Amino acid sequence: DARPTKLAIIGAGAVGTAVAYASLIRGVARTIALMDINTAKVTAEVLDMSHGLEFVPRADVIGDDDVAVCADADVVVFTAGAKQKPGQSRLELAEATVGLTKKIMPGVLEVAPNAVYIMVTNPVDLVTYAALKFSGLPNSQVFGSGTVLDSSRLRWLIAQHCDVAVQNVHAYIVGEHGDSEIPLWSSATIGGVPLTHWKPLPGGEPIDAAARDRIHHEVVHAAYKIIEGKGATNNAIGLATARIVEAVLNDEHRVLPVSTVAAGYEGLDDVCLSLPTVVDRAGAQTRLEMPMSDDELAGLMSSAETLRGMQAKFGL
Ligand code: LAC
Repeated sequence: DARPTKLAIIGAGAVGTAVAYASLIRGVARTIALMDINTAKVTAEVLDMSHGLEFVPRADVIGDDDVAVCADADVVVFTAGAKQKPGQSRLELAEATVGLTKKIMPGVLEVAPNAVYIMVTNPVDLVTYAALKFSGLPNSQVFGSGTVLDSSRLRWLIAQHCDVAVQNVHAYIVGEHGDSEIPLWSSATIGGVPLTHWKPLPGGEPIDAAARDRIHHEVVHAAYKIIEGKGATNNAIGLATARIVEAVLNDEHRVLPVSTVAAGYEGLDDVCLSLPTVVDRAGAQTRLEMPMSDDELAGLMSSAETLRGMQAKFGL
């Protein structure tokens, strides 16, 4: 299909503009369309990014306060909504953002019915489940950024602790993108060596139970610390989301821990949560059968319960 690819981003706030900027640098799409009801904001962001087009792979950046700007998009990234305040959990945003999703989705669907929808707005697992229900699209066509960012935090912390390159660390956070998320230590590897067999390098530390607990705690509290520090988390989620968009548009069949509806996985149903899933041009549908310890599986079930409880609260 020689038609130039189009990425539409709903919401030109801190997250939406970070996704747009990261997508420009990676050259993920020929056209990047930003949509936000704040006309002045979306106009300014589009103008600013257009001034930098000389320095990135060929692309155009357009924007409008009207959803028509998303027409015929191949991928729609949904970032509209509230952002966490210091001390506020992601789940506490649900009241505002599930309602907003219900309000915005029909208009976008009308102009971009064939797009793959990537939800980023928090609480992303609930917002993804809501978007799936409100859109009526096939399960694979609507998924969430989930724990892609959490897993990259986990990998970076393990890399720092063990004194290796982050690209050599393969480890997942699964479940809720939130306080109940679970690190899969039992399947983590460094350069192909299972963490359970890891011998510390001269510049590294042992990855013992205390280290694993510290790293898990740091991953869960990363967003809180960043929000308290600089007011909003956006750069890393921008990079993570641009990477997911690239896997879709390049039909990469890339394994990423994105949030999809758990249709029967380990008996789980009617809830969106993150597990390693193959991401390609059709979206996200095939999950890997991940080996898990009993504790890890129990943690995943508990995470699912947390999310299902919140879904019930919003009639989802
Ligand atoms: C974070 C936001 C994107 O984890 O939830 O930084």
